[in-house]
Amino acid sequence: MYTVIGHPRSRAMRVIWALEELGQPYRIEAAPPRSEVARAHNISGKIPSLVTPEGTITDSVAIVTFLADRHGGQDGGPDGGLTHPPGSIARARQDALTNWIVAEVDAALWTSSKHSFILPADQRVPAVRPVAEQEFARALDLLARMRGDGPYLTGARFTVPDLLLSHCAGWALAQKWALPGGAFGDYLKAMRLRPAMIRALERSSEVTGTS
Ligand SMILES: N[C@@H](CCC(=O)N[C@@H](CS)C(=O)NCC(=O)O)C(=O)O
Repeated sequence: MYTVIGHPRSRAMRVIWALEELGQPYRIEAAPPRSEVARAHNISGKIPSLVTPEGTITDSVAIVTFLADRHGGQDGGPDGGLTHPPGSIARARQDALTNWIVAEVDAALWTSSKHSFILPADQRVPAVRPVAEQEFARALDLLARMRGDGPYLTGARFTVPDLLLSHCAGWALAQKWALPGGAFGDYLKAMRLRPAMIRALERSSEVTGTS
């Protein structure tokens, strides 16, 4: 049994979604960032962390990749494995996309969030936010081209970078940034409707009392 440390309205949702995709049992401890519970699992106070029987893992990307490697791959079903096999060229391309999303998409959102509500008010620079929004739009435009004929970023299989990008798209909508239309917009919308994502939202609302 895994324990997800982190309020679901955060990058913890990536972990909850991955656990649902992979059919793994888990509980959620909805700790806010920088709370005592968050710090007990990660000295930085950041969320999410994942408590496993073998020890605790921090960082949403590391956690989702661990879960995919341990429980996914070819055994994860025709559309459920979250990853190409480690050591394959397909996996190297998948990891390149993951890193690109972290560096370009997540970073733009995080920069904007820091200058909206994370940093102390006297350290925020509001002019940073529209620049971050432009960087986000440019990154999504490039990803649309990287996806090619799809249906997913690495081809036929829904993998870690799709999950991360979809989470980032929801985060962008929450801060009222525009998402692309057309086929790429349809792909982003369809991922939010995956049964595992719906279950992840239901489980999250059970612990937070919100819908
Ligand atoms: N790269 C980390 C980032 C974690 C992170 O910054 N989480 C936010 C919540 S989504 C947080 O805990 N922020 C509090 C802080 O930065 O002090 C990950 O993907 O898990």
